[in-house]
Amino acid sequence: ESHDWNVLFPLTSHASSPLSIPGGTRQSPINIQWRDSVYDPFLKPLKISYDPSTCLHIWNNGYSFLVEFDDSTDKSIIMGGPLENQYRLKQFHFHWGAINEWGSEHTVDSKFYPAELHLVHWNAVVYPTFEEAVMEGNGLAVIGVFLKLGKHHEGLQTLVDALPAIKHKFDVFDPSCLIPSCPDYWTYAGSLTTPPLTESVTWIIKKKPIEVDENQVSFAFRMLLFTSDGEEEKRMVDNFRPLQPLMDRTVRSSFQ
Ligand code: SG7
Ligand code: ZN
Repeated sequence: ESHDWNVLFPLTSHASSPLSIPGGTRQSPINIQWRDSVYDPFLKPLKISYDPSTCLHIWNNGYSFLVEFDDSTDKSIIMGGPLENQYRLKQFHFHWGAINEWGSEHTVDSKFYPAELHLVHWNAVVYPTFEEAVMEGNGLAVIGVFLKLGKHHEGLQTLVDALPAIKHKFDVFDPSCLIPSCPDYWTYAGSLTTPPLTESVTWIIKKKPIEVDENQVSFAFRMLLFTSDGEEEKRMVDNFRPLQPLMDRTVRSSFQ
């Protein structure tokens, strides 16, 4: 299941920066062992404030599809939770499997979900650019939301409808419709799950998954291609990184 990651990123094991080695001390994703997570009563609720008009476009980067946002101002931000200041929304993307039995990057009690949404934010209070934030310990905050199969999801459908024409402008979209209203989350210090694998991410993983219907994953996400026009078609599936060791880390929970 994890072959694609190594095929797509063959040079990762030769990376030389100490922050980018897969043998680092705070790599992601991880298995969240529910009973080993520690309730932290000082964790605040996460505040999400997105302006749908900051949505710029949707595109296929050859590994996932991304929806990018104008991050030149503080119009779409998150704050609170485990974060010391506000973080700006840069983009969101998904990871998914070839079949429903796997696809998420994080697992809960070793259980995979069919897909996982990542909303990537950066610390514009401390760093002048996203590129600089990617290299620093408190530079990024990623919200992870699991997708499970169930009811049709209207908000996700707007995205799914845009996928066949993926280079197109994608005007207004409010990603908060993809975030479950249940406030409960786990948080831990981790890394990007693709190169440069920098250990710059405060992960905030929502406990409750969103429900999407099977067709939204199988006929939309799994129809995308890793390959360019003219190349032998290779379906964009299994675009998740294998689990990494927890090492000397504690996963905190905002709930009891
Ligand atoms: C996906 O995951 C893309 C990357 C992202 C990477 O491949 O969304 O973003 C771009 C602009 O290609 O890398 C730096 C960054 O956001 C890793 O993000 S993740 O750790 O949240 N999975
Ligand atoms: Zn991701």
